[in-house]
Amino acid sequence: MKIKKFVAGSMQEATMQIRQELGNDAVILNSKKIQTRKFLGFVKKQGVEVIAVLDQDFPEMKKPKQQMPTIFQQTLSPEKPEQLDLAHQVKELKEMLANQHQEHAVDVLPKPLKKADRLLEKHGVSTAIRTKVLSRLVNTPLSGEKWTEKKALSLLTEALGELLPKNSEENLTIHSQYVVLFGSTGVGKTTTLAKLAATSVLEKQKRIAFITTDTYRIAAVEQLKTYAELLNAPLEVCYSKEEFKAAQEKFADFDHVFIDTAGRNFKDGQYVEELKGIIPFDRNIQAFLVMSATSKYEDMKELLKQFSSISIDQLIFTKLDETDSMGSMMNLLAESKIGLGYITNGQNVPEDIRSLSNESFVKLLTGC
Ligand SMILES: Nc1nc2c(ncn2[C@@H]2O[C@H](COP(=O)(O)OP(=O)(O)OP(=O)(O)O)[C@@H](O)[C@H]2O)c(=O)[nH]1
Ligand SMILES: [Mg+2]
Repeated sequence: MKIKKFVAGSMQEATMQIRQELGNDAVILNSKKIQTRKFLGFVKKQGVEVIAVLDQDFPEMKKPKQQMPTIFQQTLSPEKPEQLDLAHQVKELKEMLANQHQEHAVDVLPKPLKKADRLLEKHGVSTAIRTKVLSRLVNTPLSGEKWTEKKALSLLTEALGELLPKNSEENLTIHSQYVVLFGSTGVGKTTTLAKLAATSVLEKQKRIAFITTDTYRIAAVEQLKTYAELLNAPLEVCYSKEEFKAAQEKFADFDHVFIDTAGRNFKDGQYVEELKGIIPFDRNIQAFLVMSATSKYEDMKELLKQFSSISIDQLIFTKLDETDSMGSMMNLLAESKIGLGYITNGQNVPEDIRSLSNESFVKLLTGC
């Protein structure tokens, strides 16, 4: 990501400089009026200082032009006509030429901001988010204070938090009678379901039951049966919509019924339809899409798109212990508008799970 400062006599001039240096896809982070030169010894001339950014490495920077105005979408304030005598026009021209030979595009971000941006880059946070956050930081009035790493990190955490979809307290609990987890193969659905169920029994003394529609793998039923026996909870295996309905009626008096589903390659839309064919995704069901934190952002995004016909209540990210990068999660949360429910960080049932507020999530990311 190239971030540069441009000093010019007018916004139009600055725009031209930016276009020449960084091209048409540059985005203006910040601009302010400054006093540049004196005329006749007492008339000061207004100039502008503009900070612009370009990232050639990330093609998505070019896409969201509606959200981030490029330099050509900025409203340029018309210049007031000024009466300049010839001598001073020549003088000004000379100064402008001298400026152009100088390195007028310099590396300008204060060190703590650069460090904060590098942290986001390391996590794999998208350029669009990094630019939004940097813009917010650069435009923060410091009232005489200097940037410190602590201040930069704390503002970074706040700015990231503002990009996440709103998440109520209720979202961070199991609050529906039916709880279903679905997602790709092997992401940890059954283990996470067991963690949630065990927490309900052991910490909240709830009466729980299990349903599984995972009849695809022979071992899948056995895996869930083991957890059901440990928790002394009944289990129903359902092959069809009718069997599922019958199981719901059987468990009508239970506080929570935890539903396991088969891991599939949901790139194939047929599997989403199969899921909907057995489970009625109505108001009584709290639906969690489970994704591994180790997955790539593009794959997560694609998966989410496949589930667009299901009303997903929250996301669960598993296997945080297997990665140091939280960027794909941040990118997805900021884009999807679906709140975060839980993260899991290990194989131990029920210990390795926690509900995560937006605030805790961004703090985990920035290490604040
Ligand atoms: N490191 C780590 N491993 C996990 C975590 N959650 C689950 N696992 C492991 O991931 C593997 C798959 O877990 P399952 O719960 O069977 O995954 P699943 O999504 O139900 O798999 P399918 O039903 O086959 O699609 C197991 O070895 C789990 O112990 C986690 O948070 N961290
Ligand atoms: Mg499973």
